[in-house]
Amino acid sequence: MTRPITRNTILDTDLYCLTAEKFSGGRSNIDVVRDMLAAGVSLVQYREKSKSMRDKYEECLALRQMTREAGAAFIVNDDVHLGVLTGADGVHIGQDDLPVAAVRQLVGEHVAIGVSTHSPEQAQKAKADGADYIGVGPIFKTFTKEDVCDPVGFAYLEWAAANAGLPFVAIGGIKAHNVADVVRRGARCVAMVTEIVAAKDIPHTIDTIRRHMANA
Ligand code: TZP
Ligand code: MG
Repeated sequence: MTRPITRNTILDTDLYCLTAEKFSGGRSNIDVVRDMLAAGVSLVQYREKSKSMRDKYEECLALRQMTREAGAAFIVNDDVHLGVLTGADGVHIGQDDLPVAAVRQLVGEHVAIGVSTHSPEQAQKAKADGADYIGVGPIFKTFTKEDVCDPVGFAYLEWAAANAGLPFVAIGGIKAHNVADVVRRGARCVAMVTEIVAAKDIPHTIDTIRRHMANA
């Protein structure tokens, strides 16, 4: 099952899965992403905070090939140059990273730029700056991200659903048991780290999450 992957369509899917080897129960990022793709996930972000640049580069090359073969989009977090060098479809940056205009200079016209946002003001600025999509969160408390801000709750999510004016993905503390609430508040695309990478049976967990989303 393939889908068009462009700056405009990159978030046109239900599940946005991120890597995090330290929460992956001893499995490698490669093995975890293989399971994600086998379960039909079509959007994967490489997010890895504690590896050498050389290791990240090798991993991204492998993941790029795997995602391409599966018809899935591949996004690289933090390291814009790594995304460019490994042929990623998108790069994802935070509020303290390079400005969107500078990232655009590096990535060119075809690579999507995603920006993490935590408030309507940040969303409006990301849009004005030329971001292709925004992250909205953290919706719930999360222990996955260091130096994370307080949960923004449903208020900002509902604002984004009504007003963002560009594709957005909800993130932060989202699990199988609460994902239906997130969908009911207006999220069409939902990002998860630990719920999926730490799952004993990743394909089964993904099926469960998707069932909850579809029935929301
Ligand atoms: N950005 C905002 S919250 C977060 C990121 C990368 C971590 C989300 O991880 P989890 O395990 O799904 O709560
Ligand atoms: Mg970052």
